[in-house]
Amino acid sequence: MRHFTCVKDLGDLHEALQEALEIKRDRYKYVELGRNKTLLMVFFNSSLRTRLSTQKAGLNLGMNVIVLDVNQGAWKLETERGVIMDGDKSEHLLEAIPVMGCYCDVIGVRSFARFESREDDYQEKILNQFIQYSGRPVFSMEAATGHPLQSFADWITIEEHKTVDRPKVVMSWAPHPKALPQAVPNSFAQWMVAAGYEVVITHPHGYELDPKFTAGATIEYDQMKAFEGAHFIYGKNWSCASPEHYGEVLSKDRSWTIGERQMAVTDNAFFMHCLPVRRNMIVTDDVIEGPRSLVIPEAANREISATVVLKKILEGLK
Ligand code: AN0
Ligand code: CP
Repeated sequence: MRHFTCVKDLGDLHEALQEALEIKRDRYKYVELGRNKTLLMVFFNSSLRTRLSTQKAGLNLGMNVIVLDVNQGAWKLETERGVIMDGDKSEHLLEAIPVMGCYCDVIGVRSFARFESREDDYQEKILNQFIQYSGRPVFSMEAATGHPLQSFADWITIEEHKTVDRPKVVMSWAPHPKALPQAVPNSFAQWMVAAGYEVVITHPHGYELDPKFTAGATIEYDQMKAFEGAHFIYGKNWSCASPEHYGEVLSKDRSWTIGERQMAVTDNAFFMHCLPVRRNMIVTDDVIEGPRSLVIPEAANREISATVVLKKILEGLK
């Protein structure tokens, strides 16, 4: 594997799952693979899980790891070509990217949707410039439209907990005070369909995701109906994805907050969320603290998904 930006890059999913379970049993099994190889993790946005789990994954593989928080200590970066740089930005991304590539063998990038232009976000302008100009394999640590390391970890978690062959997996929109990207729900939908599950997405009208990511899933606007018989509930907020209202918060309706009322109609479903989560907006205290909550196992599996992805990239370097 050269770059990792979506589920398709992983190749055979069954094999990837076996690799994940193998690494989970012995996470240092491939500690020689990354000897004298350097991982650079570049963050344009905040992170707790991605930062720690991906760093740990690099260490599992024997890599050296450098972390750069672009907004803390680096020069302020211009990202638009053709701009007369007489403002507060001291360096252009078009120099910064190849420079970063000089000091490492693999680059991870976190660059959220900026909501300035739907086109730029959906073309993955920043991530693709890293792919184009760094000269290194690049993997997404959540880009504008996808968060594949998260979905890979979510999928491992579901495989570990499912009790039927083809579970009903329901992703539910839930309210949040601020505009959040569509990256996590896009990837989750795409990944769950690729895994072959029964996938239902529920959200208020106006929150339709790009069909490029949701093809194969059923859209159900009635949340209670969607939850009926579900085996897994995946809570998530996202802002409006449509060109007319891109990035807008259209609803903060707390009747969508996932609580015991909704969980009661499921088939004793597990609750999942990628974290960070706002309690009593997305999910009630009782549900997230309950015995069917998988939020911590999901976070733990981020180390596993990142180790598999880095392993495949390192194997591609040889
Ligand atoms: C981010 C998002 O929704 O994309 C990161 C989630 C992993 N969440 C927030 O910004 C709160
Ligand atoms: N789930 C996730 O990616 O968390 P962070 O934003 O803390 O990395």
